[in-house]
Amino acid sequence: MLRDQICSSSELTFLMEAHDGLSAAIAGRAGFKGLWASGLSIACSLGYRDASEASWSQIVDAVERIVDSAKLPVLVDGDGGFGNFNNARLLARKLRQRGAAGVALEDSCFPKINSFIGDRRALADIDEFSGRLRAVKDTVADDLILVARIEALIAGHDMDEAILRAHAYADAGADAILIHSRRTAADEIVAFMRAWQNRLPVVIVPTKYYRTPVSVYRKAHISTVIWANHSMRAAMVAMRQVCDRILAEENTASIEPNIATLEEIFEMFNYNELASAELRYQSPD
Ligand code: SPV
Ligand code: MG
Repeated sequence: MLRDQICSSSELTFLMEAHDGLSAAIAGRAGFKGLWASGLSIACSLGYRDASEASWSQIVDAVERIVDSAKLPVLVDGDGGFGNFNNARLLARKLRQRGAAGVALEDSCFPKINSFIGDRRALADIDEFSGRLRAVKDTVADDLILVARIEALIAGHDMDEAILRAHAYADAGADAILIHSRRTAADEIVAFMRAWQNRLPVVIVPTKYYRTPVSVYRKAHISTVIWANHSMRAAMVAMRQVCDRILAEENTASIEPNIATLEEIFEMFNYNELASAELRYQSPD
């Protein structure tokens, strides 16, 4: 269960990014126990920018494919909830219907933009965002784990602002805090952990400070690490390479050894089951 993974476990939890049914299945096969339905990666897979271009219903549809395919707990990147408290609680209700295990809501304003684009941005007012959290909590109670994501450090505010927000969001009913940083070292994260004193479990996204060893996170008592976009980025390189090669060589012989076989696809999605079901349901009496 995601709640146990994020809130109760003394082990460091890892959530792997997924953006569609295939990436979810691959992460599950690899052994990940939980997934992050990444806004950036889902947008990318749809050909959109991570700037609230994909609608909430497109996100919900993508989440359904992820949940269905991997059968693992999925923490969904809900951005800021796509508007005010009402949009946020609608999103949460729909995510629950589609089988998500949790939602992360960030204190950004609609339309949001990816945390790593540009420098300064306006944050949501603390009370207004706390209202979004309370509305989600009142709507889905404990059916979804609610992660409150703080963009204060991303937006150029200081640690006091981040801690102030963390306490407000805890008071509003968040189950965990996600503290985001754009620095290339984990110093801000470690400083946050020291000041926060683990009032609630903390989730991090080390996209920029990827050189930090996970032992640092264990020592700092971080609950959960999200590998937020790495399958998508790997897929981009692989797809680009294969397109370039086929275009140049007008032949696929040289790339065959380096791409998935059709058998792998059939195995991944259990085509055998279809054959046996046909025997059971389509055979003459
Ligand atoms: C995402 O994966 O969409 C995230 C994480 O929100 S980040 O892109 O690092 O902001
Ligand atoms: Mg996002």
